[in-house]
Amino acid sequence: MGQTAMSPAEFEQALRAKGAYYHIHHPFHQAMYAGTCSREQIQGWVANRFYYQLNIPLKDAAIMANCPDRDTRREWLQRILDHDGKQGDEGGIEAWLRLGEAVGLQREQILSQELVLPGVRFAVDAYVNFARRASWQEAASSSLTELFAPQIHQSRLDSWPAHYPWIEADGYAYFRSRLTQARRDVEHGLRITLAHYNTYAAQQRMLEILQFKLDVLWSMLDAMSMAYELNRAPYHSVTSERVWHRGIAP
Ligand code: AHQ
Repeated sequence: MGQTAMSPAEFEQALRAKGAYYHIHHPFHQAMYAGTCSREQIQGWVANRFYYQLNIPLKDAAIMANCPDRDTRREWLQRILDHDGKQGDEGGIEAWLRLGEAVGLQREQILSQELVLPGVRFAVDAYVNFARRASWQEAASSSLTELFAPQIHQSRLDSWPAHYPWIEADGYAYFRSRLTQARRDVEHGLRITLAHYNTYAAQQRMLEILQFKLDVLWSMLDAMSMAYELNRAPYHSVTSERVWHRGIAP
């Protein structure tokens, strides 16, 4: 006999317990927070995370393309506007480029994706491809790592200005924008999730989906640790050049 489903409150508690594996606990993030990162490590993080930001609207558009429910699409659409911007509000992708300039990178270099490490690209592409082929409810649920996101954005706002005075202050606008946007995203994502998974087996599958997304975030920082802390970027043993691919999307 299958186990009985968790109540919505129990299920939400189980989701929040996954925060133990959130990338706020990753040593690379801990170093950024502690102020021990070099300029190059911060720049590497910003340039690599740009690839994640760039793909969020594609991920969200994939969810909308799979979602036949008009009310859900009307609400989910806001996520695309948050990143792509609209008349009068340049949006999160532009704000991330501003963060890039604030840490001393050139826009063109960020946009070229030449600094995006293969491991970061693979993790992000796995997230986007999951969203394309999963049901819209499962893909929507996978955004719930944002349950833990306000804290991580706040931690940067609390610690970086003191530790990294060389970062221009207007670069922090993106983190500030996510404090409210992430909370609004979570309210919608949680509503969808708590309503959709109503058997024990389905709830266990959703916890696995959330762990997949936590793995995406953790693996991105693992790739950056190899390259920027251990000086073992891909092919470091055969060349000091950046020879890895820059994206083969048709
Ligand atoms: O800046 C982030 C963002 O726009 C999003 C969208 C959301 C999703 O749809 O999966 N997740 C997410 C996240 C953002 N920033 C990350 C960070 O550490 O700065 C956290 C990340 C997340 O928790 O999934």
